[in-house]
Amino acid sequence: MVLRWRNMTALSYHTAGESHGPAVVTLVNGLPAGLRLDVEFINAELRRRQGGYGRGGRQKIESDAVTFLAGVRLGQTTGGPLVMQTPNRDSRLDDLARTPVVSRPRPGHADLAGSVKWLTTDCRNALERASARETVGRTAAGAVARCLLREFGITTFGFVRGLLDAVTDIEPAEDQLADLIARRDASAVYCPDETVGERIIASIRQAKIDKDTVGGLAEVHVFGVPIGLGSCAHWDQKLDGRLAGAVMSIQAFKAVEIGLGLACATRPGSKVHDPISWDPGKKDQPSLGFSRPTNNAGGLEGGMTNGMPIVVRAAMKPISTLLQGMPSVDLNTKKAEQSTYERSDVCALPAASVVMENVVAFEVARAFTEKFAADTMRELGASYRTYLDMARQLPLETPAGAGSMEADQTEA
Ligand code: EPS
Repeated sequence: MVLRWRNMTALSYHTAGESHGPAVVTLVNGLPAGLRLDVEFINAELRRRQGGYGRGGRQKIESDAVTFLAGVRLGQTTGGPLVMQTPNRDSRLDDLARTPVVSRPRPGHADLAGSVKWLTTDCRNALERASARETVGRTAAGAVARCLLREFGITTFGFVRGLLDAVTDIEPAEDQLADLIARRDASAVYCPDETVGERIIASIRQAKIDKDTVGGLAEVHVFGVPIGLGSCAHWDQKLDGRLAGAVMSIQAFKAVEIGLGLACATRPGSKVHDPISWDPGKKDQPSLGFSRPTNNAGGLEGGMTNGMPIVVRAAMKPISTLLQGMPSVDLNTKKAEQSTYERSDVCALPAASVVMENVVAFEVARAFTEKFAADTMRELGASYRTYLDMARQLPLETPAGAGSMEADQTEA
């Protein structure tokens, strides 16, 4: 008797590239073979990330699109590492005249901490890598993950909820998804509420006049998620923690909420927890018929999906490159100086909502492929269907021997 252990590579990704280097590169590991990659969709997400009212001059130069360098054959994943590359048209990293040394760090950017960390008074290396240009790579990885998720009916919706005092109270629902997407995509600031969108545009315009910048709130909903992704067994497998970490790591994000989020602290339990009922008419849905009148938990309980939509909201701080500058210090002389101005955006919140949607999708796909671990899309689908079938039959009768070591062993 020989034990056969699964030896799967977990779904993960890394990016490489500087803002003004030759390219942004993404390496995605752990994708099952046979996933059809919708390159038009991936590139459409990259284009959406480039847009949004408030962007600076850089996006007029770039025209982002991926080239697959590895892991794809005839439009499908091979099971090997996937590598995607997006060129930077504004590539000038070694041109000191156009890309000079920066010694007056911008408060809020990675300039000060990064230069000291790497023992230099030139902030350039840190700022180039810390730049949100890197989110091209994250968006591409997330869009690939969405190609996988949609095979299982899992869809995402990311949008701008608000900025300063202009905040929409819309509550996205799955059956309105097509309309919501149309309204969001018709908005210059990716806000499906037209009136609030106009107020957001006015605030960004005013910030530009004031030589200032603005941040705001972005939100992502994930629909069609089965119960049981993530785990309460280990802290680092809790999906809420992973989502929070992934979203918080997006450039300029300073707070993440799931469901009711911070407001949980202001209500008693009876006004926070979502009552559970069972609706036989919905038992064929991924929620298995479990129904909740509210979704204050944001689709996550005990670090696991509970069949309700996942709802993640996050706050982006204002861009740290201000035309008016900010009080700073020259790292060489230690004298007080205004921070260096580099061409930048006044507001990148719409773009950040696209990044967030894709970052969230990647974490959901990671949890999905962990639960239904498989080398191929066929096996992933079979594993998913088996799980749903079993869960629908609960309570299961325990067959003799099930759960014993023998059941997990295979003869060589
Ligand atoms: C960024 C500064 C700007 C932004 C950039 C993020 O770049 P540049 O200095 O070339 O004008 O445009 O974002 C992007 C390039 C992008 O594609 O999102 C920064 O300092 O973080």
